Amino acid sequence: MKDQQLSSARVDLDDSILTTDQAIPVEDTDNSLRAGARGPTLLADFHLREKITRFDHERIPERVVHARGSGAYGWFQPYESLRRYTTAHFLTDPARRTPVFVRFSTVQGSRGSADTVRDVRGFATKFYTDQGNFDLVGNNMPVFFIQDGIKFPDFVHALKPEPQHEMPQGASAHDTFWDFVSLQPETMHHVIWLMSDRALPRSYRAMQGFGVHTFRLVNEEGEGTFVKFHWTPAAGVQSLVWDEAQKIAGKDPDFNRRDLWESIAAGVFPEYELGMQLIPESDEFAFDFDLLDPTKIVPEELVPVTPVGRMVLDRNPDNFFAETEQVAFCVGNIVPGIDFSDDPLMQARLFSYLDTQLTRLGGPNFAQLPVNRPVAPVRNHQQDGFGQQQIPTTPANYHPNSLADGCPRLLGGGVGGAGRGWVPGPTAAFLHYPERVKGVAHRRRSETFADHYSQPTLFWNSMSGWEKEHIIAAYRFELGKVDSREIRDRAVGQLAHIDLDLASAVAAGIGVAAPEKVADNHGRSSPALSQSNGRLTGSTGIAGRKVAFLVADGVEAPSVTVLRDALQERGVVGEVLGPVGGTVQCSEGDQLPVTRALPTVGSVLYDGVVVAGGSPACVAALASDGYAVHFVAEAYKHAKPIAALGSGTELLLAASLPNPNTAPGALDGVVTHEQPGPPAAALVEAFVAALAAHRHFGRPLELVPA
Ligand code: HDE
Repeated sequence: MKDQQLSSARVDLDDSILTTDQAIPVEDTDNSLRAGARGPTLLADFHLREKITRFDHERIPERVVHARGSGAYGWFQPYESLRRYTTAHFLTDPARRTPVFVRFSTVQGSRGSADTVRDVRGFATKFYTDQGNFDLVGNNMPVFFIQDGIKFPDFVHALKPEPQHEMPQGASAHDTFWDFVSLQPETMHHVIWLMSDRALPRSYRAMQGFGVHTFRLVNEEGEGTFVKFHWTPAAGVQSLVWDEAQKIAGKDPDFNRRDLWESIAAGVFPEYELGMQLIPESDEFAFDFDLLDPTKIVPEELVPVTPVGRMVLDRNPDNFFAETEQVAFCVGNIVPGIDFSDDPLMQARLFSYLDTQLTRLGGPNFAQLPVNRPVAPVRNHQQDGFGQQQIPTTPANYHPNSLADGCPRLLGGGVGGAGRGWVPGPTAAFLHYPERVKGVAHRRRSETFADHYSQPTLFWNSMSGWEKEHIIAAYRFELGKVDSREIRDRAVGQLAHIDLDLASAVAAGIGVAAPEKVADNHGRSSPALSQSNGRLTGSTGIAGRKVAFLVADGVEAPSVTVLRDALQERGVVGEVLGPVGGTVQCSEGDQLPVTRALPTVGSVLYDGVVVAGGSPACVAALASDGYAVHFVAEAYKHAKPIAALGSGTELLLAASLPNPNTAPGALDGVVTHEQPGPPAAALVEAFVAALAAHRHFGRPLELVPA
């Protein structure tokens, strides 16, 4: 290759010298070339022109959807060989670690929008396998809004900010979204997921991922097995509450991005288990929904999720633009042993992703960008185009050829192999699954896609009490922002098909008439769907959570350090918050460093709070500090774990928390230690357990002012 010859001729005079793009050393980059000190700037200043031109062209079009994202590198490793089902090497060799790049995203907002909006989250994984790249471009919810890709532009136009004024940003709480979904009942299942706490992940480390569509695995014999892909986080599934999410959007719009970056930097690596629901081809019609319908889940009670491997994200990118922004996921990137199904949504995606990259990345050579480049060698007759990085040397840029000895040749020997049906064997080239296809060409949807309400009802029935309360509140918030009375009425009318109690509760909150009964609730549930059933609590404990220690002058140092050290051993970050920055004076005479001043943060940025004990002056200072009092009251309202040590318990009184003598559940997730001095081991364990539970919705939260 010519570029190798060129690189051997390369000279590195001094790699600290600033140069132009043409490698010409620069003498001054602060002053443009002028005719005299006060004279006009000269066109001959090629350095100025190049610098400004490069700046002018720094932006590329952001993604139409999923514009706001964060990425990380890592690896995937299967637990054991799945050779019975697939020929994909990354799934059949338990000794092999396949490198991955994952990009998490929100859908609606633009690149600069806040992380914690109510939205679906993208969960896109690029596996750099030895057989080429496999892109599993999924979401954190297992269903999609529409059944046919031809509706995607309509759906996205309705979801995005409204065209006349480009509002609202990052939110579905507006007329056009609810207008569309209330007219298109197939959206109802995804919409109820969107109204649940799944739309408010606490962390990208703590959310599930789903391939959504039914895919196919194909084995050496050419046998297919339908498969649904699931990612389950080792940290457990945790969500924010809505009030908190909105406040974080102001206090730290980068909340999820920061958490991902800081966790990886601190060695708390996000980890996910890949699971599969495997369905034999013979069971294609065994369900009361269609496997090809992306608005449906396969309930885990019908087909359990088989754990097949582990993914760990252990490296932050070096450069956001080069890697996270330029990564190009294409659902058509697939490897031998995996294939698509005929899901009509998937079929449209197969066209869309490649097409979108051509505009976004300026031409057809985007696969040569470092983050997109396969680790397996690429050899073909593609040529030219914007941004070509290679210098091909072959005289034969076509197939078949004799001038280049027939190279690159087809796996399987060309004539006798590829293109002649199924060639068994683990090293076979990609062959499309030989599916028998027969049908009349028409624009019709299968009748097996017609039931739009049974599964939203299944989801609703599976929720615990507090999950239902949050869902009702979310519908009320969103529809409360809809100006059109007609749209609000219609949306409630749709909810009546899901559950009358849900519809009536929402109607009561948005000033529309209670709906008539239109259907019976079928009464079935799928316990696996609830966040509160203990199944999704994860295996890696509380690592990566953040706890605030409230202190003031006169604090007893051990009431901070003992608990903080115990938490740190479990991977928890403890931050000391004082009335002002700098240090506080300990009762023992030393100074304790303050991580941040209270006015610069807020309880919403932490998973739990500890009120340290100290002298009477210490607790008096905290109890008279509005930030400290609000901090505790707000953490309580958001159902977060609270520990109060020694005199620190007085701050709980100042925060007017409900009285445990009259309000049952008032101390759910609140641990106290009235004695002065360091916390006892039992308190440490109780607080760790409260933190592990994440939220404590057994509290009488209705008694706490908003
Ligand atoms: Fe996407 N989608 N999508 N989508 N999608 C894009 O591709 C599209 C769908 C998803 O981090 C775009 O590179 C169509 C389902 C993720 O870079 C675009 C249809 C699911 C990401 C596009 C769908 C997704 C995208 C925008 C219906 C979950 C971000 C920029 C037929 C299974 C990937 C880009 C990243 C991005 C089209 C439906 C997930 C425009 C036409 C279903 C996670 O090509």
